[in-house]
Amino acid sequence: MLSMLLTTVIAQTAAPAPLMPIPSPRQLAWHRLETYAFVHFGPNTFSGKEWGEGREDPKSFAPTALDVEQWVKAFKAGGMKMVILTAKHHDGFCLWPSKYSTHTVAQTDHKRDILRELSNACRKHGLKLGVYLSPWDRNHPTYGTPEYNDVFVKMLEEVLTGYGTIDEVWFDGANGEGPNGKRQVYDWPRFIETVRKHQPGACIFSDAGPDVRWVGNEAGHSAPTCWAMVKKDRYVPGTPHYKELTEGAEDGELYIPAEADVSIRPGWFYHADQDSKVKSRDTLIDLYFRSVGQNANFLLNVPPDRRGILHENDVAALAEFGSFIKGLYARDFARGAKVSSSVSRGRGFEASRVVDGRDDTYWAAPDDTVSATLELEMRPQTFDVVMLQEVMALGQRIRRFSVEARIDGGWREIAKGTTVGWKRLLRLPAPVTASAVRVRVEDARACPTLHTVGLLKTP
Ligand code: FUL
Repeated sequence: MLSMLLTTVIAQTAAPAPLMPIPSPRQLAWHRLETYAFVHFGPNTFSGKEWGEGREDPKSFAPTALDVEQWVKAFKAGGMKMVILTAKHHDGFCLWPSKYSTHTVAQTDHKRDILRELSNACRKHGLKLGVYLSPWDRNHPTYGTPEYNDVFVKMLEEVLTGYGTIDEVWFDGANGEGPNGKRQVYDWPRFIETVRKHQPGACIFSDAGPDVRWVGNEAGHSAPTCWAMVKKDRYVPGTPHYKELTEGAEDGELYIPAEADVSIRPGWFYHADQDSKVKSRDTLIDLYFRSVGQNANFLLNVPPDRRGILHENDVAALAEFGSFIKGLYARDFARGAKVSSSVSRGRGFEASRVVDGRDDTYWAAPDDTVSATLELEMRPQTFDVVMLQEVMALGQRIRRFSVEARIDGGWREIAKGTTVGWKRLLRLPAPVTASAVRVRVEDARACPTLHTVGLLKTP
């Protein structure tokens, strides 16, 4: 009897067993980034095209006042944690002096290695660096033959070994015809192996992962239900199942979280006639809540202009967005609240951990318990955003939840939802002033975990 009791106590005070599939360390590091910048820059910037044909004169790539540090400073002000550069877009033009192509910055008059300059500026200002390399190449003479896969691997190696740490490699799924009218059969396993060999910490993005998946739209948002998992054998780059990519799959065998990409302008590349169409601060904020706030990372494209700098309008929008994000997290009104929970797993998993501001300690319900309520008691606080975060290292679990607040002595439901994941942000229609908040986890795939319940106020 005593030994049975003891095993129960021990079992309940051990951490929950991970619920497969779970993220790799590189995916966990990626989750932490949340918001980062995309840079589409190249001959298209000068030709006005979105998809260059690969026959553009390299000398046309002639920025008049190139200043990569200006980009990085603007991104930093925008709260971006990484910059992903189109080192090679579909036109095949390389923004570094590749030895394996004659269509690169080495063939320009200025001969500036844009990837080098960006790498240096990112290190200087503490941002991470990612590279977009399009396998589709409308310039390279070997495209459409097995030899091209060797060329692409060599190019990858140049980029992955010569520019310091690379944190994301972005493989575009587009696969069109090359200069000889042929399409390429891409050697994905080899491309992936090359990244793993030279940059084991880098997350690989494509429609199919293996680390990060496309969100299924280029509008910059996921869905209110968004699982980090997807079904196996459903995806190859270039054949997206849009809705499944947006929502993921609760019973997916693979952990491949979503990244929501969008451009701050209608086009991915700079076009002067779009200077007045830069997304407003409010639109960017809305997309932030619908991506980061719905378990996806937010990849915002801001293309340099023909001077080689970010346009004033884009810089202003970035700064306003960045100061909003800073203000949003400036104060968490849940800090200091007294927290209790309807169930207890025991020592080490106390409810109080969800308001301590840490992401390495957490609350967890006992095994076999899929619903539980956390109650926060506090001095009356005014907030309009509720933040929830699961312990993704143990697998995404929560299926359904609701949030209630004690307002003027009575309880009122203020928010509800389905999935939580890395982060769920719930915007309330108006600020509420409450002296207590209840988070009810109504259903989960296994005992729920949360490392954060936050109460925020939009600035
Ligand atoms: C697409 C490309 O075809 C666009 O030009 C752009 O690079 C976008 C991010 O991905 O597949």
